[in-house]
Amino acid sequence: MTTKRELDRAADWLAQAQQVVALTGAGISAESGVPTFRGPGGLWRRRDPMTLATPEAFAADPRGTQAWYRWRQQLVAQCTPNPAHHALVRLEQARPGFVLATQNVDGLHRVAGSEALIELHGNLFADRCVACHAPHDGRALAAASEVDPEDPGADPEPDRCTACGDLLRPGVVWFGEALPDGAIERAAEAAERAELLLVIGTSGVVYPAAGLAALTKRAGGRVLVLNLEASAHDDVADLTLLGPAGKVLPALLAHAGIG
Ligand code: BJW
Ligand code: ZN
Repeated sequence: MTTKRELDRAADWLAQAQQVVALTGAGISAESGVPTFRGPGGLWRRRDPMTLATPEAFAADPRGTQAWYRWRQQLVAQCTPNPAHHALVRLEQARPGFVLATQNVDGLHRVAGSEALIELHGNLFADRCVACHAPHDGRALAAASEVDPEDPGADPEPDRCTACGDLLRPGVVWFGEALPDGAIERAAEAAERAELLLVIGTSGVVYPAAGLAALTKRAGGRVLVLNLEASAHDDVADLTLLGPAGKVLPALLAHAGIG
């Protein structure tokens, strides 16, 4: 756990920095009940996201992949932001130029009220047609879906585009796919001008997001990691605060006199 001394040191950095940027990962939503990808309890209903979050998985089994995402949409739709999400909204209000780059697709930062937000890996609810790219409301589709992700064969007919009839897919970024237009460029620009980059609840193994902290360091900024345990970001971190983000982040802001 984080000591008082470490918290004081980090709070000094935060109090002094004008340009503050945050990078978040699945760990920040864990206390909201959203499962993480890796680590204990990190597997989504006994399926490995790493084998399903690919264009190949979707091509091989569109209905099964859709059903798995419908189940995740249903689960996430019941989750609400926790004190860590809310703390980042206060930080945005306190620091002009603040940018929040998230790898999360759960939309909880937006629900909490973050506006300077870059969703690097898209959004779970922003379904779109694979052919004409027409947007479809994943929240409504999930609410209407009765497909069992354990047995999608019971309903073999996939959800289709109402405009052209082709397949629908979730609005997330799968391995091997490009990030949304301009997203990583905007995040990199923010990381480079950050005096302090907060890296919260991410294992730091998925690129290009995992490369952002090195940009901050190279440009002379500080990197502060908040995580339950050691992560790949520790190599580049000036300091790691260990503990649940929902506790540590509000405590950090309070010590820095924010909110
Ligand atoms: C807590 C906590 C609590 C728990 N409090 N903490 C360079 C080198 C090597 C490979 C590559 C490279 N560049 C690109 C690649 C390939 C690939 C990649 O990175 N592979 C690596 C795995 C090796 N990257 C890509 O393919 C990316 N695309 C790309 O680069 O395209 C190039 C291109 C350009 C032009 C044209 C075409 C292509 C895309 C990456 C997409 C990632 N997608 C996923 C799935 C999204 C869909 C879905 O949800 O189903 O995104 S993978 C998954 O991992 C998800 C996450 O956003 C991402 C990161 O995971 P995250 O957030 O770090 O979660 P966890 O579970 O790993 O960690 C949780 C952490 O929280 C842990 O540390 C816990 O301890 C902690 N924690 N509770 C605080 N309460
Ligand atoms: Zn279409």
